[in-house]
Parts: sequence; structure tokens; C-alpha cells
Amino acid sequence: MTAFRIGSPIDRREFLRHGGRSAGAIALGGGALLQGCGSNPTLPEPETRPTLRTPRDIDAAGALLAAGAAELDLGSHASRAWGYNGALPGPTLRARVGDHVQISVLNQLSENTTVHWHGLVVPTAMDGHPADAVPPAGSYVYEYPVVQRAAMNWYHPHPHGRTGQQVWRGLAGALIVADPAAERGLPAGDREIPLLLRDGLLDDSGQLEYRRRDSGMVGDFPLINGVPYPAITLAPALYRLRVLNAANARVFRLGMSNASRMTLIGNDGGLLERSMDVNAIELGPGERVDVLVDLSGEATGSRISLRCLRARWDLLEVYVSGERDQGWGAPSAFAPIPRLPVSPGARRREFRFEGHRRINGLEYHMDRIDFRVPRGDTEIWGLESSGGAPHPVHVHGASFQVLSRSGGRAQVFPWEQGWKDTVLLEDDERVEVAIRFDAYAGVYLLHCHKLEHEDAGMMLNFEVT
Ligand SMILES: [Cu+2]
Repeated sequence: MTAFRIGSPIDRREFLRHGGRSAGAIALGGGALLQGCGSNPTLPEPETRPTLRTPRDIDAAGALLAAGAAELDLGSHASRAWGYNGALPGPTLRARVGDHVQISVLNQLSENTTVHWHGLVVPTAMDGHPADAVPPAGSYVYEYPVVQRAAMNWYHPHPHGRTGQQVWRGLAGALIVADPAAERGLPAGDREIPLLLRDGLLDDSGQLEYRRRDSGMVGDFPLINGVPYPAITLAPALYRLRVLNAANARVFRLGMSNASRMTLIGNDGGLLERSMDVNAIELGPGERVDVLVDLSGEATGSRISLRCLRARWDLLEVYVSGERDQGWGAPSAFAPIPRLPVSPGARRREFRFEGHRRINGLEYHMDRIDFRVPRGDTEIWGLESSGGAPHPVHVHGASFQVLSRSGGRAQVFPWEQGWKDTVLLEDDERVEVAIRFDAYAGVYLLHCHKLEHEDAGMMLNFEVT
């Protein structure tokens, strides 16, 4: 069988520089796969890059999600995959602050699954805990009030030991909570674009392949909203990009090809207090950012790309064309975010993320409660890496505020302000967060969101009492 590889123009230069050592590789580009059994990779020319797709929007109040078989369209051919309602990513669920949502999930897989609403604070029975597994042919109705701020959240499986496999095969989608009053003045409609970033890997027959590795499953090409190396035509105007790192283990470092700045306005927990111009944003698995990109000064016909500066991938190529709109004055200040009140006697807890499978020496056990947290108390949690990083640490049941980072990168980044539910730990780093569980008593999870670490046991149960 032919080996399939997907490369970007950046990869092509790399390839040439290294003397074509990935001989035999070919590339996939939109509808124009240039097949060759020769020694050079044939990469998508700009004109043949596939068009970015945007997942279909559905109302979260009364939604039906069927987890089952799907196809990943790679231009030249389709790969078998899994998806919600036959799509990967799944439909974008839309809700407003204060809504009561009801989402019926039907399991059409041949294994257990659950759905976790990452970023939403919901009762334990609605949180997709592995103990609430939905068996094959079973269904589960997830129903809860939307009690937190407007933000881009997401949904994905959380079954015991199988999360990495299920997410990699394609089970993931966005859940965007809106608040029209708080978001007034921001680009909307077709000027607001959700971007779900992940990577992929194909086997020798061109099928999406999952290889479980202790160090985390990483692929060798990007998928943006399920499209490899896509392109999009945008007007010379202001756009709002809602970006999610939906990869199993890959950290993306986002930047624009022309060094133009992105204006950061929000993250996991919604809008920040004020916007900030940044050149690069580092995003670990599970994290989200909300950015404005101003194309209003760009010439028609120009090309700009959103890049991953770590992988040196062109994630999304933008062709600028259409009617110019320079009149947009987006707000630069949003609602104040009160700091959680930390008293001098606040309880402190320490969590060491060790290697590939343990927190404080423990591997996850579904029926064991590892610690108890009084509801309504603000606590300080110290999160520390002890090998095996990056560890994107995620907490269910509440958002938190990042107080400090010592060691390693030794700073709190602009995209770590406000409310977070996932924070990236590199090796030798210790991050302190303030956290308070206000909404519900019950059992929740603290875990690494590198999904192979999570599946290997880097997860704890705790009970809010
Ligand atoms: Cu980890």
C-alpha cells in the first residue's frame, strides 16, 4: 500500500532541506490530491487547498446527538471515523446564559461512552463521569441549567480508559454559550468563526489511525474543523475566531504569518476584562481562546495564514477578497471579573502530576474518592509537574483563577487571566490557582487532559460536600 502523508508548504521546504528523507510520501489537498508513487511529496498548492467547513449549529435546548460511525473527508478519499450525528467535529451546540438545555445522547458505538460538557458546571449525574457509562445501543438525557458566563465550551466522551481513542476517532464538538448583552459590538454571524484544532495520523491504507502511547497521541498533519490544511476567503474586515485545542496531546502555538497581531478578548471562561494584542498564543489540549483578527487593512488578493509556530504548520490559509469594512470599532473593555476572595487561612492542596499516569502517587480508581472539598470555600491548589509534561490540567465542577506560575516559563500569560478550567503545566512548573465550588455538591474529576495520561490513570475523583 502507498504511504499517505499530508504536508503543508512549510513542510515541503523542510522536506527539501532534509533531502527528502520521507520518500514515498504523497500529499492530500482538497479535491486535488496529486498522487504520485515517486519520491517527492506533492503538496497542496494554494489554489487546491480544501475549503474550511464550519460545523452545523443546533440549539442545545432539545438537541439529539448520536455517537456513531462517520467519515473523515480527506479530499482524495474518505477515512472511516467516528462522529456525532455522522460528523466530525460534531454540530456546534448553541445556548444562552440562563437556558435550560436538554441533550439526548444515543450510543451507536460498540463500546461504552459518556459525554462530558467541558467548561460547563453541571450536576454530577450530567457531567459524563465514567461511572455513568452509556452502553452500546443505550441512551442518556443530559439536562441542566446554563449557570455560567458566555464562553466557548466543548463536548467529548469521558468513558473509563477509552477517552483518547474516542476523541481521536472524531467524537468532539463545540458548545457555545452566548450572552448578547455582554458580547455587544463583537463580530457575529459569518464574522464569528469557530475553529476546532487537532492533529491526525493515517495508516498505510490512508485510514485515521489511533496508536496509544504513554507520552500522548500526536499526529503529523492538522485538521481544522475536520479539514486538513484548509483555506477560507474572508472580506477585508474584522473577524472573531473562537479557537479550541481539541487535540489529544498536541500543544499549539498560534501566530499569524504576517506577524500581525491577534487581539485576545477571551478564553476558557469567557471574555476577559479587557482586550490585549498578542503575537502568539500557546494552547494546550482542552484550552480555548477568543481572538479578533483585523483584515480591514489588507489588500484584496492578499494571503495570510494562521500558523502553529511549534509544528510550523499553516493551519488555515486566508484569502482576502470582498467588500472592505473598516468602520468596525470592537469594544476593548468588558465586564469586570471579581477575584475569588482568598483568606490568609484558606485551605491549600498540592497535586503532583507524575510521569504518564499518576497524581500524588495515585492512579485513578473509579470507585475511590480521593479528597473532599467543602462547597463555597475558596481554596488554593498547587499544581506541579514531576515529569511527563506538558500536562494540561483540567478540573470539573468549577472554573478557577490562575494566581502564579513558578519555575519553567515563570509567568501567567495573558490568555490565563480571568476564568479558566484547564491550565498548561510544562516540566519544572508549579501553578497556583484559586478555586471555589459554588454550584453543586457531588463527585467531580481532576485530571490531565492529555488524553493518554487521563486514560492511563492521571485522574482523581473528589467530592464537593
Ligand atoms: Cu499529563
